[in-house]
Amino acid sequence: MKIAIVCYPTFGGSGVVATELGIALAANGHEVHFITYKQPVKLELLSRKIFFHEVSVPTYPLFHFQPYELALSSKLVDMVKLHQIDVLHVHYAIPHAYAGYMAKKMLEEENIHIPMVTTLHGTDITLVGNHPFYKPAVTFSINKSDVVTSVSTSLKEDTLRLFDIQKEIHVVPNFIDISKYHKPYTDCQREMMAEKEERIITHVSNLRKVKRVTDVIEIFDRIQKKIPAKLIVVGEGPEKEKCEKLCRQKGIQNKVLFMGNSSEVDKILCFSDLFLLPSEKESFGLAALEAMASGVPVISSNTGGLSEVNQEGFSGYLSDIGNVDEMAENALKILSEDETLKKFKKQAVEAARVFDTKKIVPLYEKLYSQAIDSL
Ligand code: GMT
Repeated sequence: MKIAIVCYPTFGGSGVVATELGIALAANGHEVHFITYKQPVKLELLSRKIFFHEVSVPTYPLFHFQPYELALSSKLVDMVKLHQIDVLHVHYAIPHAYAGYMAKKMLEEENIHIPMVTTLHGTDITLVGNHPFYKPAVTFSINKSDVVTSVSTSLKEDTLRLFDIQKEIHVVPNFIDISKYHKPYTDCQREMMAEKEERIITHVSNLRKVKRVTDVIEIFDRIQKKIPAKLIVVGEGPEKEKCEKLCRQKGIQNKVLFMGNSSEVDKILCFSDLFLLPSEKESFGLAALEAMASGVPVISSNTGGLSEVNQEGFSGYLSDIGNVDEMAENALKILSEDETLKKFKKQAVEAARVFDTKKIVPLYEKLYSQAIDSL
């Protein structure tokens, strides 16, 4: 098949999933065309089967807001015609599903029919999409998609609760290439980060309010009072300064390392002993899955799709949002004894195997074929 993928090209989970999906589809022999405003960060290798088409939006002084949706839908029309694309897969409803639908309609004028698959990722539904300013357009574009998927059952339920949706929503969970993550690094360079006796605790996110990064600091503070430990925070975002300040207030600034954005998260996870994800909302929690696939147990909140990913008492523990005392207690249960930690590390990889690329990508392939056949 020839598949066009529209996504955000940034470090965000939806862009990462879309990029990994494109890479996996190309490996399965499909031709994949990424159409977005910048080459996706995780798309290092373009190949005979992977193409990138940039959407440029020329700035014009009359426009207070530059019309990206218009440029995207025009680019989609051109690329579908030029490369004879069979199916359009848009990740993140806003504004991709809307632009995709416009492209579909323009193509129909020329008697070209192409199905559109829309994947809902989370904030496009629970945060941004639910805003009254966007809701009618988001509802419309979901209902006009030929196939709708969501990354967890929880997100499907949220979508049906918050929007008036007439379409069936297929749950296709996010996935991970276990073989890529769970490689036994011979040299993790752990000693660069911490002393031998210290446990390494990690948090990776876009450091937005919804991630409750201050809870990460609170949990770590309680842990480091009981056992020697270091915290590594990966990512950039609006909560960073507040968290740095909180660390100074608590006098733990020398034990916390803010690393900024990194394209080497796998290397950081390689020497991590525990992953913290106490989010307010999380449709899936790809970062938790990445940690588990690297053999890192997870302490998380029990919000959204996290309980579909993190298995209580097996790959880690889940607590109510904001219950930092319980999260710290559970962390210590895992970290205090070497044997227990070893057991949880092994179990984390086992739990991640459910979401291996090889199991999930065929679900998308099947939906594409059905959508093409039903035209
Ligand atoms: O919040 C993020 O981490 C970014 C956000 C995005 O838009 O990319 O992530 C959402 O999609 C990810 C991939 O499907 C999910 O793993 C995240 O749970 C989801 N974030 C939220 O629901 C808050």
